Amino acid sequence: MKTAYRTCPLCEAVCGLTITLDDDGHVTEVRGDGDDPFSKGFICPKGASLGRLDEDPDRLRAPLVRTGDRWREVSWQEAFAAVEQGLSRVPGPGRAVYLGNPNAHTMAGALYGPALARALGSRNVFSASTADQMPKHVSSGLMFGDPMTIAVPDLDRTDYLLMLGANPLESNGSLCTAPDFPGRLKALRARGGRLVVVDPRQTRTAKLADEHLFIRPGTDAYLLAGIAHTLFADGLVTVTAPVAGLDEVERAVADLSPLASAEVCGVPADVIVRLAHELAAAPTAAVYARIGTCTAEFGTLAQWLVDVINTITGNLDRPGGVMFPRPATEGPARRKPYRTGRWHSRVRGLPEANGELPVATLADEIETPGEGQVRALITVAGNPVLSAPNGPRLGRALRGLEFMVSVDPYLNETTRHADVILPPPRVLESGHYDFALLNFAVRNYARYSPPALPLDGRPSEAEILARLAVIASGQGADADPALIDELILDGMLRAAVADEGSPLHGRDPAELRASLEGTSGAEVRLDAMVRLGPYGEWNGGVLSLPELLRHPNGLDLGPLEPRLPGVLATASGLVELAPPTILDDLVRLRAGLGRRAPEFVLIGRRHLRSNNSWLHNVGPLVGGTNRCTLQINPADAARLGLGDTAVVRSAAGELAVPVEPTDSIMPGVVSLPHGWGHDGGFQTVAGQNAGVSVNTLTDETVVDPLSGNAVFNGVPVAITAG
Ligand SMILES: Nc1nc2c(c(=O)[nH]1)N[C@H]1C(S)=C(S)[C@@H](COP(=O)(O)OP(=O)(O)OC[C@H]3O[C@@H](n4cnc5c(=O)[nH]c(N)nc54)[C@H](O)[C@@H]3O)O[C@H]1N2
Ligand SMILES: Nc1nc2c(c(=O)[nH]1)N[C@H]1C(S)=C(S)[C@@H](COP(=O)(O)OP(=O)(O)OC[C@H]3O[C@@H](n4cnc5c(=O)[nH]c(N)nc54)[C@H](O)[C@@H]3O)O[C@H]1N2
Ligand code: SF4
Ligand SMILES: [Mo]
Repeated sequence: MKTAYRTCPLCEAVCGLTITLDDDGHVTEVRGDGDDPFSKGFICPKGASLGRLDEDPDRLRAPLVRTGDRWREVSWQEAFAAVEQGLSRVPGPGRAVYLGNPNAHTMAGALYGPALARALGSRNVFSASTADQMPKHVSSGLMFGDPMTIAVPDLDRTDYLLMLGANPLESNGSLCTAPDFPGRLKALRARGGRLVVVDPRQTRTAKLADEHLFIRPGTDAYLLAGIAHTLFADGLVTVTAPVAGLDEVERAVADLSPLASAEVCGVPADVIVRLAHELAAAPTAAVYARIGTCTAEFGTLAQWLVDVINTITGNLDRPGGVMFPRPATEGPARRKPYRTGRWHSRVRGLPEANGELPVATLADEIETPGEGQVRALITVAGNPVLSAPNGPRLGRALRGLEFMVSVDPYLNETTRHADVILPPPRVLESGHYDFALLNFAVRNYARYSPPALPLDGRPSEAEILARLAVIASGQGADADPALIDELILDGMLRAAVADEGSPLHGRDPAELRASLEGTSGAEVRLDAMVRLGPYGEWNGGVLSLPELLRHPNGLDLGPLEPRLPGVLATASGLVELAPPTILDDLVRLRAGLGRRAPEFVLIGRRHLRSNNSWLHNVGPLVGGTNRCTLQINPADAARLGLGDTAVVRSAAGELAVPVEPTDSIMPGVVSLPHGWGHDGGFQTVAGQNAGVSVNTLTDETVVDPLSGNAVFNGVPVAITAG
């Protein structure tokens, strides 16, 4: 018997788990880790099923190579040779990479994903970010200077939380890393605080709130503009942060009055005015908006308005407001001011953001002939055939590729099109550190989980990605992937010793390199990052890899602290409240003022026991209320004469779906969860609970223009009885 302490990698809440293993490495029990200072023993049904997932018999154990429809297990050496052969047929500009969501939850994704993207030799870098949070990066980049400088609600101290388009009772939170989010919301109410939820559905989170407001999907930017307008018009503006552009913002929202906004968003004007007054009057307040507001037509405008309101109510960067975490691996501040559109996609001319192109245009890039046509694709931890808008079209496009390689533990709707599949090892065979998610944590915190089980000669996911990067850069399948680590370490250490402000100034990089610890390239790089980071041993603090290893249950690094102006990386050194790119986009918002809403619009849905497309093969997590049904208001269902099945049509496609009438959804809105539609018979349990893919209906031709983000909420649909 053995006990392993590990961070759960399944969602953004980073809960600590205590896992019991028998002598053969089988998981016998998973509990919440009561000694974790952040999650304090919290666990959800997904975390509790981690053992089942990790030992799923349908998980791939060896690399697969495809010939026609036949799959063959091969050795790692043979698999990498096949990748080298395949990629060599398509030179750099014709290659693309798609990095899926779990890259935010693996060390490999954080440490080697960027190296792989750089090694491609092409600008065809795509990720799940443009089906998710890219609007937040763009607005934060333009306002604060760095797309990763994201203000998170100070959940544990706020007196008032206005939450839009998030359902943390199902999702456990996003861009707000907070284990036991539900408990933190209950604590907010218990200390006399107020929670207001804005959502077209009365979700479990909405039921917990003091107030729930229905909103027409896709129109949050109107509601938020109406609030900002009221703050200016009623003399409620308090600005404590160093800002530029306050007058421009006032002028920009002058014609977006509560009355005008109410007509589009459906929240009554007097309620919009009251929300503004409540936000201004609360001792501290935070506005927090997530996926429902990001994956929408005015995604970036909504994210911008969120931080405008936080700033002009005096809540930016103060305890109880929204704050900037200080993660243990924080690197030096970026030097160049942030901008988007440094290049554009070949076919649709969509602007780059964060060095990426929108996944909504990946199929265009594969299907459209000409110079730069994508003919080879690498996917890592992604299932875009189910997760991208108009997934079926993307699936057809993948069939036409000259070569595709996928790093994924499953044969699924996307990886079935690959020529080679490289499976990462089990979760318990991998080390874990949350490089990405701890940037957004509501407390400063660090925790490293070393591998709990040995790899016995198989490559770690870090080694798989490093080797792919080495192959893509033309160094051949036999070159040493550790070279990548040494190159990156050398760059970090050289920059540190050259920095006059660093305690390491003038030291010898080789001597520093020699003092780093770790049993893998990934561990050594983690050691370097935390030593150089704000709590690091090389920075007057105590943190290092050995120190992390001495605290397997995690280390509390204290509550969030004010970080302005130092955290800003804008050219002006100020919070840019009125970036011109964003103000220009208000033209679209104003143009929508008189617009008539479609009869029905579609939105998404998440369920606690699901996770995007890939937990449907774990028996205890499927079935029950976690089902792929079309939620519709009973009045709408009756008016349309719907029986058990409805046919839903959109500009992109058509689906027949089981109907679930419920009062919890507002009239004129229907909801389907994403990640279903498991065809191909690759996964036993998932195949028995296949469902349909909502992304048959979502339209890849519509994006949020500033971020290129896909639009999943507010999709116009027509509904008839099936
Ligand atoms: N159990 C579970 N947890 C997950 C995931 C999962 O699939 N399952 N996925 C993970 C991922 S990748 C992410 S990004 C996060 C997302 O985490 P959240 O942002 O909390 O996502 P959802 O639970 O989908 O909640 C979005 C809410 O927005 C509402 N909504 C839809 N359209 C609109 C709109 O136009 N305006 C407003 N105001 N609301 C709208 C929906 O009804 C829904 O209740 O969750 C993560 N956690
Ligand atoms: N209609 C609609 N569509 C949506 C959304 C929505 O709300 N509505 N949400 C969007 C959001 S927020 C997101 S983040 C995207 C997600 O989009 P994707 O990232 O493309 O899809 P996932 O379903 O998360 O697929 C994850 C893949 O990673 C694999 N995997 C799991 N763990 C690992 C690992 O450790 N290593 C490797 N290499 N692979 C692993 C799984 O087997 C699976 O194939 O979907 C988006 N799509
Ligand atoms: S809330 Fe998220 S991190 Fe915590 S146990 Fe559940 S899936 Fe894992
Ligand atoms: Mo996501």
